[in-house]
Amino acid sequence: MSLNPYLDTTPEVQQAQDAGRPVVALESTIISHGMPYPDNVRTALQVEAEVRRAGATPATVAIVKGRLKAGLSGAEIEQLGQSGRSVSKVSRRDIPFLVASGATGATTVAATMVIAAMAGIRVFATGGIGGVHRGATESFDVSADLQELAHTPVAVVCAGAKSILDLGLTLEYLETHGVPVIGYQTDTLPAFFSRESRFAVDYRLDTPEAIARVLDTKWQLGLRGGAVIANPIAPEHAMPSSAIDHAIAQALDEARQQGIGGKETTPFLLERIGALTEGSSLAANIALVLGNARLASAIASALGR
Ligand code: PSU
Ligand code: MN
Repeated sequence: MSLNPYLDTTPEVQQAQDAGRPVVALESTIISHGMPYPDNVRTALQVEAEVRRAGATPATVAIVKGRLKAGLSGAEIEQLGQSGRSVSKVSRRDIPFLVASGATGATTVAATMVIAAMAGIRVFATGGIGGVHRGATESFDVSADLQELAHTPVAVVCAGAKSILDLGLTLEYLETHGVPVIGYQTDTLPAFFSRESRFAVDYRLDTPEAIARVLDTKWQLGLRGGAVIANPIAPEHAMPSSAIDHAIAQALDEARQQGIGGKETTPFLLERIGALTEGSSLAANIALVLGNARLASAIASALGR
């Protein structure tokens, strides 16, 4: 039930919202394009369970047969996970095409923010956001995730960004567009697999309550857009950058040689890094998403109080 004729909210999510209980949005491109089957499905279900355990309601977002979904069934998650990269990767640009043709697609951070905002959900947990790609001064490859953060009032809890991206240019772009980057218990932007980078965050806040207070204030002031909440991977799951830098460099080389571009770039790099690290990056990836789900649930709970 929803006033938006294109949107289906599951009864679980609708009931939580009607009762003023916290809801956390989750994306689906991480399921279809971000991890291999069946780990992707198991992780997606674990992340939902983690949100519930933390006292919030998960709303995994996707487009299924042309319907915008805030909340998916287990069968729908299984189907997206099995389809993998054969399912469309949907960013803001792609949404009307899937709706008009009744197609199914997995939503990126950008498209998940669009649908979460339509459903009235303010907090969203994922692994890593898209950003400004290395070499963007030539390729112009800047993820639509960053423009969405500039416009749409959803806070995105992530472990920073993978160093397939240019973290410095990503921060510059976010600054230009007025998107705050908040470090949760950290002074530097985490680099996904590692807890730190050489780039400072704009603000460090140490509790979910303090983060919720800033978000609430931003939106009460009528300032449009979202925020990046950067949550470092737990120390016991962090990977030495030497273990990952080589894989990233090789994946970038292969992408250049094979002429990979546009929306294929990020999924290609993610898959190659997974293969080149023989899956050792997958455990870290899963652990950090679970940690982000916990923090997002705590922020959503604090926002509701
Ligand atoms: N980074 C990751 N894992 C992911 C993604 C990015 O470490 O799964 C996905 C997210 O869905 C993100 C999208 O929104 O890739 C960004 O794609 P692009 O660079 O094409 O905007
Ligand atoms: Mn791109």
